[in-house]
Amino acid sequence: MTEKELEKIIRSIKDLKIQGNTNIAKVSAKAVLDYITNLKVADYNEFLARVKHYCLEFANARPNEPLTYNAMSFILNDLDECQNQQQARIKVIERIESFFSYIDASYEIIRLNAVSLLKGYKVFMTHCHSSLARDVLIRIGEISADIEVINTETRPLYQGRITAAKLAEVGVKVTHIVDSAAASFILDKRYTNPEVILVGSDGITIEGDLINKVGTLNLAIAAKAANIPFYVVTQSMKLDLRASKPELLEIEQRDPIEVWKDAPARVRVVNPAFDFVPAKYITGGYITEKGLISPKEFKNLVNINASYGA
Ligand code: RUB
Repeated sequence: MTEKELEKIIRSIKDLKIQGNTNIAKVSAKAVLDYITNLKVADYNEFLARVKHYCLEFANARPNEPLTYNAMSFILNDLDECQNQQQARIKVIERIESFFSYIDASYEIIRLNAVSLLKGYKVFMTHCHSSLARDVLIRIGEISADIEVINTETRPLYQGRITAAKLAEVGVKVTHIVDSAAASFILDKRYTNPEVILVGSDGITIEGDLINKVGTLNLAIAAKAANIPFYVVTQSMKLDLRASKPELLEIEQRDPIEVWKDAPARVRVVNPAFDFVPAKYITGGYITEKGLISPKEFKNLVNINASYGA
C-alpha cells in the first residue's frame, strides 16, 4: 500500500465514509499491515518515523476512537528498541495479527454473552450503527422470530438507516423513528415501548461512563425514567485513558455543514458527534468479552492495553 493510499483511507475515516468504532480500528490496522509489509527505506530511523507517523494519523483520525488509538499504541510500543527494519517489521506484523485475533475472539464471546443475557426480551431499542449491537439483534432474531427493534435514524448522517436496512434484510421487524421521538417511544404508552436498550460504544472512561453517538444520552435518560435496562455491547479495549478526568475527554465536533448546509449567517450550528453518558445511566451494564461488567468495575481493566493479545 502506498502512502497516498494510506492518506486516502485516513481521509475516508475523517469523512465518515468508513464509520463505526470496530470497523475503523480494523481498517486502520489492515492499512498499516499492508503498508509496512513492503515498506523499505534506506535509513532505519526514517522507517521508524514513517511507521510512527501513520500509526498516529490513524490513532487520532477521530478523537473518540480509543480502540484504534489503543491498537496503534500497542503496535508502536517499544518499536524503537528493534535493531533493524526487518525486526521492526516482524514486530508490527505480529502485533497486528494479535490485534485481529483479539477482535475476532472477543466478537464471538461478546455476541454469545449478549445473546444469552438478552434473548428473553421481545422489544429492543438501539441507536446509530454498531456492528456488535446489530449482530446481537440479528442473532436474537434468529432465535425468536417475533422480536421488534425500534431504531433511531441518527441525525445528521443517518447511520441508523444502515442498522434498519440490515435488520430488515434478515427479517427482523424494525420500527424506524426520528431521534427526537426516542423518549416518547420509551415512555409514552401510545407506542409499543422497548423493554430494553442496547447500543454499541465508542469509548468507556475509567469511571465507567460511556462515549457513544450523539443521541445516546437521550435514550439513557428516558430508559432510566421508564425503569428499563440500558446495556452496552463493547470490547473492553475501548477503555479510553487519554484524559486525566473523564469530564476532560474531548468530544469530536464535526463540520456544521453536516447539520445545515445553507444555515443563515447569524445562526451558530454546533455538531457534536458523540454523547458523554454518565455511568449511572448504564443500568444493565457493559457486555464485554470479560463478561457483564458494571460501570464501577471498569477500573479493574486499567492494564488492558498492556495485556491484550498476549
Ligand atoms: C458509530 C457509533 C457506534 C460505535 C460502536 O459512530 O457510535 O455505535 O462506533 O460501533 P460513527 P461498533 O458513525 O460516528 O462512527 O460496535 O461497530 O464498534
